[in-house]
Order: sequence, then structure tokens, then C-alpha cells
Amino acid sequence: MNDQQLARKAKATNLILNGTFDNGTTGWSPDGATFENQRCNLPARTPNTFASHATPIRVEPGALYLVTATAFSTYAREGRIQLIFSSGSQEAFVLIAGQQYELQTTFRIPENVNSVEFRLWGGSSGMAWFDNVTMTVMEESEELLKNHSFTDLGEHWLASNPSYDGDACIFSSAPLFVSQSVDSAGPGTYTLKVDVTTQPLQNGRIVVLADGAEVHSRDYNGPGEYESTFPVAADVTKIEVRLMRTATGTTEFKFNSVSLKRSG
Ligand SMILES: [Ca+2]
Repeated sequence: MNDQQLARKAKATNLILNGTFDNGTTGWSPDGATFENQRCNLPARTPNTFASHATPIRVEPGALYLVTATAFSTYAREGRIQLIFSSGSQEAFVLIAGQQYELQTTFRIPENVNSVEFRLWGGSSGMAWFDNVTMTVMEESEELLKNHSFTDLGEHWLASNPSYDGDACIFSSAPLFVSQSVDSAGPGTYTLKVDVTTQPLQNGRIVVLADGAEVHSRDYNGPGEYESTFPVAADVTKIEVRLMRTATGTTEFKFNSVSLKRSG
């Protein structure tokens, strides 16, 4: 994180109670976990040890959140943070094994979710510990791309001869790309969300350029909603988003919507 991002994060409220574990078990329900040395220790146990945040965390549907922690795990794939959404779906962030490090990850709350159970997990084959656990909402900018879901056909997008159906940008065999260039919304982390419909062999790619230099690219090999983040530096003035077709063929594929926001 840069200084501006750290300053913004410091202002946001930490939704985790006693994430430093300086007040014993306050805020947490341990199952095999201990809270010695002002941190949450998770010794090895079969099947697992864990500590649950005592109360579910209320969240804003659709919002982007940041989780950070100081973490350590001796054994790969086992130490992790698990989020169980009120809808029943879940997400997990697995620790890098063998070193103490600062875990930092973002995730988006699904639209049908208003609370989250937050759990710290150990493993059956090795120990893990956590400290300084935070979860904060990230402020996002307004949508930066104009006509981002193609309701106004090709308006604001630069291309040779794509087709549009009022709902999507459609690639049959040409053009090779369409693009849109917007003013930077300032330095920080940007989030790109893409809703794409494509056949397995009709590969698509989005490339993002900052003042002409590539800062992010992502391939799409199948239909779905994809989300990714990338940093933009302070001296950048223009951000260009380029939608591409990377395989030949006659089966059409569609970018249904492409969203760009500054998220932190
Ligand atoms: Ca601590």
C-alpha cells in the first residue's frame, strides 16, 4: 500500500473486535485456539483448530472489503481465514507457509449477503497464528467508464467495426479490440469487473494501459463474472481499457459489461 492508501485505511473502522488479541478472548470463540502472547495461536489438531469472531459482522451488500493480518503457518494449505456469508456461500484466504508476513486481501460481498461469520483456522499437520486482524470497508469511486454496459451501443468506445445489441459488445471475427480512455481518478488501487460470455476456444483479453504503458491484463476463457485489481501511480493522467479478441474463429463472444472504479 502507498501512504495515501494507508491513510484511508486508518480512517475506516475495523469491524473486528479485539483483532490484536490484547484483551484475551474478548470478541472471539475459540475451538482449540489459545490467546497467549497477545495473539491467536492455532496448534495442530485433527481435523482442525479454529477461532470464530464471536458475533457475525454486518456488511454492506455488494461492497468491497479489505482484510489484513499478521500471520504465520508452518504447513502449506492449512492455515487460513474463512468467511461464511449469510447466504451460505463462503470464501477462504489460505496462508503462505513458513514465514511470518502481512496478509492483505480484498473481496467483494455478494449482493444477497448482509453478514459474515469470520474464522481463523489452523491445520491438522502444523501450527498457525494470527495477530492484528482487521476487516474494513473500502470506499469506491463512481463508475469511470462511460456506457460501461453497452446500453448506448458503441457510444464512447473506439473501434473499427464491432457490433452491439444494446446489451453487449460482440466480437465475431473482427475487430481485434475496442477501447475507451478515461481520466485517472487519482493514484491507488483500481478494480476491474468484467461480465463476459464466451465459448471455451473464443479467448478474450482485457488490457489496461496507464498513459500508454500496460499495467494490467487478464484473459477470459469461458463465461462468467471476473474481478481483479491493479495499482495506478500518482503521475498517471489517462487510463485506457482495451477489450480484445485473442483467438480467431466465427463463434461470437460478448463483453456484457466492463466496470472500472478506484477502490482504495
Ligand atoms: Ca497482538
